[in-house]
Amino acid sequence: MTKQASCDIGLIGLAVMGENLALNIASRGYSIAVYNRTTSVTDAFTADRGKQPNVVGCRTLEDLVAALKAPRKVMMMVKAGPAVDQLIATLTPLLSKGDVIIDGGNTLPSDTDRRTREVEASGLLYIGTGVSGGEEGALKGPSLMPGGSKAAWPLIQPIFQAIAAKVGPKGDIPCCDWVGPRGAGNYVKMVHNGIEYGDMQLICEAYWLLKQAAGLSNDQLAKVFDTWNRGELDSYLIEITRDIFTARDPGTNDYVVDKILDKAGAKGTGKWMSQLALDMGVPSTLVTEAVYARCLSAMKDQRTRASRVLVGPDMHNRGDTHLFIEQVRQALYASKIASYAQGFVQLAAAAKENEWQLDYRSIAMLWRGGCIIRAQFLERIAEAYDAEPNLENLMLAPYFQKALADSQSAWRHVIASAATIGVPVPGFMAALAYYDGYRHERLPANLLQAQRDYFGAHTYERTDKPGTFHTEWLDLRRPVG
Ligand code: 2AM
Repeated sequence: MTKQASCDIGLIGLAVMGENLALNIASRGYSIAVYNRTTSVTDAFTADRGKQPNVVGCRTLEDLVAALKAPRKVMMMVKAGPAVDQLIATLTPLLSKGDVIIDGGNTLPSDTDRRTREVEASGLLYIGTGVSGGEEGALKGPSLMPGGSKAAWPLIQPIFQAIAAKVGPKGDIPCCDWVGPRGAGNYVKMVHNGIEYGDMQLICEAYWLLKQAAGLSNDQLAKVFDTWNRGELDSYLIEITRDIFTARDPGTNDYVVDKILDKAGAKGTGKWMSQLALDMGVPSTLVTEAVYARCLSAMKDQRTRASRVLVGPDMHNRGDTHLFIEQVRQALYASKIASYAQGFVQLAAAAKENEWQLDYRSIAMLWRGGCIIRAQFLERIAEAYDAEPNLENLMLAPYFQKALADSQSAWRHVIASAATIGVPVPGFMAALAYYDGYRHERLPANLLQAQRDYFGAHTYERTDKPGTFHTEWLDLRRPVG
């Protein structure tokens, strides 16, 4: 049966994110046509959660397209990768000039670059949008990061901004704005996820120090995180961490967190960010350490064997517990600043490489609500970019300069203690190493260049005169002593 062309938007892929996004769109008064490859999924949805007058179930893609008002907007919420290319190939002949295909998956930015060019070449418009906030965000208000064909933005803006999370004093600023051409939206989402990796790793390190070194119970940890959530660290991830420490298994009454196997999984967006950082020569060490920390955690069997033979010190911190908690808080905050600084530096490098004009203030505000890294802190970042849109590094903004200066003694103390008592804190350490590396005018790379020139005649520049130089090191060698 062909449907009447009455729907505002179409959505393909009714897994949990797609379903929730469809319900969110319908709840804002838009009519939506939905389709899923496996028809029974569409039927089950339209018979249950999606049983609403403005939700139209479609059994074929032809039906879906026929149900849409022109210019048609079709959003794909399917598994990233080949499925997206297949769908674009099927949809393209069904659509007309000026229609919009939207990909809401966690897509590699370079795939969106390619698809934008291909889809535009066939006369259609293309959007690759980040969607963050998990299942709940998709249903109640995600953060949306759209990029692609600029001409499509006015067409999707009303729906996108209606369904997005809202922030601001009046709760009317949508966490959705135009990001930039081609893969820019997916890139911003990828960096969001990479920053999320860093945030989670840093929180886990703080947890481990407080538990292993300071001996805090889960109840005490919940109180500490509750207090932290009222200050500079106020954020969704600190809030859910607090709640996790309070949850008990209904069967045994044991704390759930203590029963969870310490083997982390990953879906790969952190790895992408890290790989792309390496490709550009940008030091995004926090996300990389966070990915490696997950890899190391996943080697549970090896770690178990190693734990029986490799020795280390007693993990107890002997100092004042209250002071230590505050020092860990400051170390977490300072590390977080370094981590976000890296994320924005990578964005700027990608913008330069891809010729995107990114608005960093706006990006910080996109993440202010709806998404997993939402936090008060992002407003400080937005203010920093407001004051200096071409800020080279967030750590240079006066507010963050001071925050780092104020917290660095605690930061150093926590890392020194962790090293002394043998608690692994790779995120804290990477963050401090970045700060210390970045703030020094001179680094030992003079020696590194000498070594490269010695064994490979790679040449070097000099501090006292311009040009490129090579030394015959063997001729200049002298006996030592
Ligand atoms: P399915 O229910 O038919 O498997 C997440 O996997 C979502 O992506 C599901 O809705 C799934 O549909 C959909 N999906 C995965 N591969 C697809 C493809 N090649 N074409 C259309 N939908 C696909």
